[in-house]
Formats: sequence, structure tokens, C-alpha cells
Amino acid sequence: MSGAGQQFAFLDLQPELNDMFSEVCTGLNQSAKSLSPKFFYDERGSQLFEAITQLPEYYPTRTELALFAAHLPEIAERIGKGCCVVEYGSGSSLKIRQLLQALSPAAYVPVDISKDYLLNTAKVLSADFTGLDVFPVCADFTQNMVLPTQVANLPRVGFFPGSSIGNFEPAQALQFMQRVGATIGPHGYFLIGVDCKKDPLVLERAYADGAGVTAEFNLNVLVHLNRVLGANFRVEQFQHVAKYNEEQGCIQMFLRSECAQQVNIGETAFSFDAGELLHTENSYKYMPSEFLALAERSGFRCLKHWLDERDYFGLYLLQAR
Ligand code: AVI
Repeated sequence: MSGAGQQFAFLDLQPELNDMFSEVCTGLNQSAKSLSPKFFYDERGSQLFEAITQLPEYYPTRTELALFAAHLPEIAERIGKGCCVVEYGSGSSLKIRQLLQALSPAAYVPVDISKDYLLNTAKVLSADFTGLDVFPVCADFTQNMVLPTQVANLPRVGFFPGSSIGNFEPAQALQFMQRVGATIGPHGYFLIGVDCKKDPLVLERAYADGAGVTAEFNLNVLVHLNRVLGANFRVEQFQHVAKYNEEQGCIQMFLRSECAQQVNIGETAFSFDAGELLHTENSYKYMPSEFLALAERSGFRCLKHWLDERDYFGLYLLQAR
């Protein structure tokens, strides 16, 4: 309990934390080397991502915020007061604050795998939103999940902004949406922001900005592995590459080895050819028709969707069947 009748309770579903070393080795042992994008997000990586969202070339955050500002009153009108907002990936950001402000929900359930970050941001939001019950859940939201019993009888609204859906492979995106549907239950709402396909030059600029922030974000994954796993990547011998893959409909980020070199992680050695690519991220883009088809296939109907005037970004209000 906190405040006058305001509740705060933490539910730890103890997500299995995979062994980082074995996951990294598996990726580096493949013929096409790869690392999971989740390794971007150490403290420095999170700061760099925050800086990316402010870049002139990185339109998604700004465009989504403008869509929120324009359409949240209508969204709030449709959903009504007193619901429970379930946010996938916990945020102290502007977006969740705007949503909580607009909806006046009874409860907020941020779900995140990173316990300390989740608890800290949840406490700040609880302090800032008087009367809002906050029930943070530490869980891997790509797996099946239960909500705290305290929100069992509240209508639910899932929230997944930022086009984070784009970082899932299409099959995983379908599975994730089905899980959201199961969590929020029949007639539950799901508000999701999704980046659209567009001119590849615009996309490539958004992922290879002039100030080099995205390059630093990409290279920071190596700094992270050096620190946590004691690897010896020579960061200056890798180059950031971002390319739109027309066939797959995604931006792909790589780190290109600038020379033939060997990297050690403990006793294990990995060799890179000159010019070899290490894949670090896919960011899928969806035409509205493609995303609407995905939503249908996952068991949702779309109540309404909004695009900005350039058709760069989509905000979708879905309802589970
Ligand atoms: C977090 N995610 C939605 C970002 C994206 O656009 O795919 C991550 C990012 N990678 C490079 N820039 C931003």
C-alpha cells in the first residue's frame, strides 16, 4: 500500500535469465554470425537509445508522440475510465505518462524482464499518479504470463508503443500478439504503435544518422560484451552498417569487421574475415494493410487506426475477439 488507499505491489514471475555467454557463443558460431538485439541495452545502450529518439533523422518517436497528442482524447473516450493498463516493457517515458493522463485508469501493470529498472520506474510513476494502483510484474513478456490477482476484475488495455513489434521476427510477432490477446482477455483493448514501410532512403537515414549516435549504439554491444563477458572485441575495427532489406521488409543492422581478426571470449576464440558481417538487429516495417492482417490473424479486430500526414507511422487501437 502507498498513499491514501493507493496500492503498490510487486509480482516477480522470476523469468529465466538465459546464460548470456552461451547465447553469445551460439550466435557467433553460426556461419552468418549474429547477436540478439537485447544485448544493446546495458545502461549506456539505454542512454544511447534515448538519444536516438531525439535525432532529427529518427522520426518514429516524434511521429508517434504527435499521433498520441492528436488522438488520445478519442482513444480515451472509446476505452472509458477505470481500466487496467498493461505496458509491455516498462517506461518512465512521455508516452505512458500521456496515456495514463488521458485514460485515468484504475491500475497500471508495467511488465519488464529487468527487475531493478522496472521497480524504479514503477515507483516514480506511482508517486506521480496519485490514486493509481501500480502492480509491476517482472516477467519475460515473450512467454506466457499471468496478471496480478488485484486486477482480475478490471477491463484491460495492452500498450506496446515505439514499433518494438518490429524487432520481432514475423512469426514471433504473431505469437507475441496472440499472447497479448490471451493476457488481456476477450474484448480487451490493445494500443500499439507500428512503423510503416516507406522510402528506403528515409529508413536508412533513420538508422545511420549523421551524428553517428546509432553507430555508437550498435558498436556499444561489443563494449557491453567486453565488460560483462571479458571479451576482447576491438571496437574500432568494426563499422556500423544499416541497410533496408526490400525482400524481408526490414532495416538490418550489422557490424562489419574491417580486417581479418580473432576475438576471444574467455577461452573461446572466434575469427572474423575482413568485411564479414555480424548481424545485430532487424527492424521490420509494416504497411497498414500488412499490420491489420497480422492483427486479424492473431485474434484482434481493429477498431480504428491513425497515420500521420506522411504515412510514416501507424497507431492502432485493437480489440481482442
Ligand atoms: C527499440 N526499437 C523499436 C528500435 C527500432 O527502431 O527498431 C531500436 C533501434 N535500433 C536502431 N535505432 C533504433
